[in-house]
Amino acid sequence: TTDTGLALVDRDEEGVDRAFRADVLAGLAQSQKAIPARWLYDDAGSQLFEDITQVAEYYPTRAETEILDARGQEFAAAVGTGRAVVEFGSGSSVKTPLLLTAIDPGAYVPLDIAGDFLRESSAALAAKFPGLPVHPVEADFMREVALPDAVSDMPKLGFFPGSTIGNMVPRSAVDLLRAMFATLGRGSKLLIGMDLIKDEAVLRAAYDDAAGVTGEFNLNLARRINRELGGDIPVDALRHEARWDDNLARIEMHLVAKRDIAFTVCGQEFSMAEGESIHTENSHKFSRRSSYALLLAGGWTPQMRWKDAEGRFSVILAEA
Ligand code: AVJ
Repeated sequence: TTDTGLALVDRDEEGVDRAFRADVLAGLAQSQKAIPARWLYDDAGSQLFEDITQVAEYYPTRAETEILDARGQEFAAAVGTGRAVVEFGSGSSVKTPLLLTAIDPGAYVPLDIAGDFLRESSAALAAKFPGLPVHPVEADFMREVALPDAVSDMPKLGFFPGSTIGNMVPRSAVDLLRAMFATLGRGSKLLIGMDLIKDEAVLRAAYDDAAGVTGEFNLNLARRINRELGGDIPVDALRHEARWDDNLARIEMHLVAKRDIAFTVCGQEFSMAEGESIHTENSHKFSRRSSYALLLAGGWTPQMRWKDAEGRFSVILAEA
């Protein structure tokens, strides 16, 4: 936990992000190569994700926005006014204003590890809601975060939209939910977006759009490795693949070698046989029961649940 405002990224003398290098070198050395999904989001990757939310096949953002837009009065009735809204991740452009408009909060506390983005989005939000105290906190919310004193006497509402919880394997997701419990405290509420299991073709298309935007998002990781870690991965020899694992109920993104390749990263040699892949992201999908089981395991009791009109996405209100 930190509220010092110090940058959380640890760089070496050459400006290389040490955690990025460690994750990439360890991940490429595994028999199933895998790199944690958080590294997809450099500036280019974050922009590409914004573009993904606009593609026809990627329904989650539209479906969740529809719910937040339509159910504001119900949220307000369920949570009351004057809560400190604690957002895990700094506010996305449309979803946060919809919630804040609906429930008349006492304060807004965005938590994010990326300080620059946090300050920008906080300033934009403060301008939109004059009179609402905004207290950004630069922190890793996978751990307990000390909230600002200004909100210590307010009841809390955690907000975790986007089905971002789905990027974690269940044991990490439970760790995160417990950290949220520790940060917010007993009696707090949590409004969380969780994407739903549905027809495999619809899911696969959402993660492999015809225009190739998701493919670019995935391939950007290889470009980032080349750029930041002095790699020479032949990016044109990789292709994007979205796989559905029906046992684990998740979409997996992979970068698949189109031919046998060899490359170096930070002077270390790696090779991939044709068809071999680097696993770059999981996006778990939930049923009503599996979403409740996960929340309960993390210390949160589900109280209400909403879906969009087409039943693609869920937003759940839970209590600590
Ligand atoms: C915003 C992280 C939840 O998993 O749906 C979109 C990321 N990856 N397309 C998701 C993503 C590929 C997205 N999350």
